[in-house]
Amino acid sequence: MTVLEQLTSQQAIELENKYGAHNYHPLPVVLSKGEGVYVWDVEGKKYYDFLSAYSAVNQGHCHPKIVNALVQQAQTLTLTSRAFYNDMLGKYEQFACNFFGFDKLLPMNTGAEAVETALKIARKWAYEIKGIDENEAEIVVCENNFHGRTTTIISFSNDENARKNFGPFTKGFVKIEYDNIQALENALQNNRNIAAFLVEPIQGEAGVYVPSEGYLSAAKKLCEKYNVLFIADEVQTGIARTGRLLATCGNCSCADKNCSGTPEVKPDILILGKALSGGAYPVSAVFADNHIMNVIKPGNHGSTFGGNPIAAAVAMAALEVIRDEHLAENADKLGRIFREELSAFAENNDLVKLIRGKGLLNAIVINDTEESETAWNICLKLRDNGLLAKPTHGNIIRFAPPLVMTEIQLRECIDIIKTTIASF
Ligand code: IF1
Repeated sequence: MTVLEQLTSQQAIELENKYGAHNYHPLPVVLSKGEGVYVWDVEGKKYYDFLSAYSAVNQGHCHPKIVNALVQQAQTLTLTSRAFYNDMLGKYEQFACNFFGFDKLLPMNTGAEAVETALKIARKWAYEIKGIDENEAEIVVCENNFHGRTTTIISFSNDENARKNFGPFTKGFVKIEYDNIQALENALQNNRNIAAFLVEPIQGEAGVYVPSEGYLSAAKKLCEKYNVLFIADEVQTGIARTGRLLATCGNCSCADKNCSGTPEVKPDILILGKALSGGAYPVSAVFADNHIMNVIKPGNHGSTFGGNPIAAAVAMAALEVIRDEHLAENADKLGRIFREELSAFAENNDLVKLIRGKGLLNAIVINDTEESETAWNICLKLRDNGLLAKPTHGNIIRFAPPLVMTEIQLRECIDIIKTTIASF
């Protein structure tokens, strides 16, 4: 079979099963085209995308401005490595640092790489600036976290599926309960070896857990009190997904003048990925001010593709789309409608326990056990009804459409979701 021959869905699934590692259990649908809030399968059926590639496609599938930036740069200069300068990286670094209000960024490719980079910067800062004894640094993390799949990152995961039989594990992490300020104070006050606190502003994979109002700012204040770096992993919550440019939204002078949120905290270290490229290319970045980032000297850290010209061009276009199309504001407005409508529906439906989320990162909790197949079966039915979503657990379905959705499209999707759930 030549690669140009159009596969049927079944053929495509069989090929993946035969030649691909089984590290995912995808919903049985085979996509071949994406545009804005829509995707099409190989048989030509059209769907609303309510996963957005785990919040990487906030700007909508194949956004013309982002694709154009990708194509133009790909025809000019794709990769130089950092052994030499290139004419795109400095421009992008200046643009993105001003966009988010930081002195510097360190460019990487995937979210996990950026998380690893942030951990290394925090440790180096701890030894060279805070004065912790070498190899004694510890980093506080939260139960039920998700920060990626590298061996160090899964070392501090409590998801057995993500860590079992991948040991031995990296030391130097202290786990505390999420959204519990006292637990954080207890971890910081008795231990002078703490370098940093790494936290997701909303725990995505755990099931879209939105912490109590003021948790993040109280955590930041505790970090200041104990001279510990506050690291925000905004790989999934960042780039307007939660109705603000950043879920921590520490910088109200951000480019999105229409930012609908009120600034809460500015992280010492900010981690971005996913929608930093609008899903067109792997782009991630770690932001920090000079007193932290300047611990990194030539030869300390690197990556073949980190900061390549295509990544630079695509990321600038992706951020301009967020700003110019006021996607934070749109996510905030549509998210409120989504939660309002589905909360009202939940009151009269035994199957839906609750709706939670912020902006267009939402989840419904199904009235069943975590081990049940109910959420999966609802997602299969949603697929048949033209909407794609995926469970994060047996009883939780995440709903995260591209932020370019219109209110009319959203209301149509709400009807699909209500009708589908009511049919169970
Ligand atoms: C999978 C979801 C999971 C992330 C946060 C870092 C990373 C992620 C907060 C790593 C990645 C992806 C990975 C993907 C499923 C998806 C995900 F929450 F977004 F749905 F797993 F929790 N920090 N999240 O969410 O970024 O290296 O993937 O670019 O691994 O199954 P990455």
